[in-house]
Amino acid sequence: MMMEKLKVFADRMSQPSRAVLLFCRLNGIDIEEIKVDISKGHHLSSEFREVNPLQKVPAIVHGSFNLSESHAIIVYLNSAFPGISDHWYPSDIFRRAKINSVMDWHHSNLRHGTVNYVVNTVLGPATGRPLNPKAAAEAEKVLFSSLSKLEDIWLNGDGRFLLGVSQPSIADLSMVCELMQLEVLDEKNRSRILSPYKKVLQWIDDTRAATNPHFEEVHNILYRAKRKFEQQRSRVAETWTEPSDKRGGHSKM
Ligand SMILES: N[C@@H](CCC(=O)N[C@@H](CS)C(=O)NCC(=O)O)C(=O)O
Repeated sequence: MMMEKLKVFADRMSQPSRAVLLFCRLNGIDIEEIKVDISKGHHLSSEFREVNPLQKVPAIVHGSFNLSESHAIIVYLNSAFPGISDHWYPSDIFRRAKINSVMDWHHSNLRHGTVNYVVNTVLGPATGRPLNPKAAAEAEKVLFSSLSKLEDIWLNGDGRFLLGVSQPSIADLSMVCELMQLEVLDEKNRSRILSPYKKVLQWIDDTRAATNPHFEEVHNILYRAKRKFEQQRSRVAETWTEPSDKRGGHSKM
C-alpha cells in the first residue's frame, strides 16, 4: 500500500522546523509543508492540537503516525525513507551514539541560550511576549558558554563538521539552524556574539556550502525578518534624532 505524502507542520521562523525541512530537502523527501504560524497563534488551534498535543512545531503526520520533536522526527525519517546517505546518521553504533550525545547537549545548552536570548532581545513581541533584559542577560551567559563548548569540544577535530568528521550529520543541521536564528539581531550585536568563535563561524559557512541551495531556501524567511527588524530599528533611531517639534514633543523653551 502506498503511504500518503508526509505532512510537515512547520513555521520557518522556528529553528527545529527549519532543520526538519532542510533534512527533507537534502534527501529528496517529498512533503506537504503545512504552515503553522506561531505569531498568529495557529499552534494553539484545536486542529493542530490533534496533530501535536504539545502544541509546538515541528510535527509530522505520516499516514496514521504522528510525531513531534525535531530530533526524533529526523531520526524517524532517516529510517522510514530509503536511500539516505549514511553520513547523516551513521549506522555505526559509536558514531551514532556520539551524534545523539551532541544533539542532547544542544537542546539543554545552545538551544536554551539562543532561543531565550533572541526572544528576549528581538522576537518576543511578535508572539505577544515583552522583551526582558534580565532574562536576555541570563540567556547571553548560557549562549557564550555554549559557544565556547561548541568551539573547543564539538568542533575540535580534523574534519570540518561536528565531532571532527568530513561530512555533515543531522547534528550539524540541528545546531546550525539554531545559530542562524541570531540573524535577526542587529549586525553589530550578532558580530559581538559570534566573532570570537572563529571555528564556529567557519563551520556555519561550511555547513551552508555543503547544504546549499536548500540551506538558503529554508533560511530566506530569516533574511527577510532581519531586513524588517533593521528597518524598524532605523525608523526608531530617526524618530529620536528628529527635532522634538517634528516628533510632536513639547518644547521646554
Ligand atoms: N524540542 C522541540 C522544540 C519545539 C519548539 O520549542 N518549538 C517552538 C518553535 S521554535 C514552538 O512551537 N513554540 C510555540 C510555543 O511555545 O508557544 C523540537 O526540537 O522540536
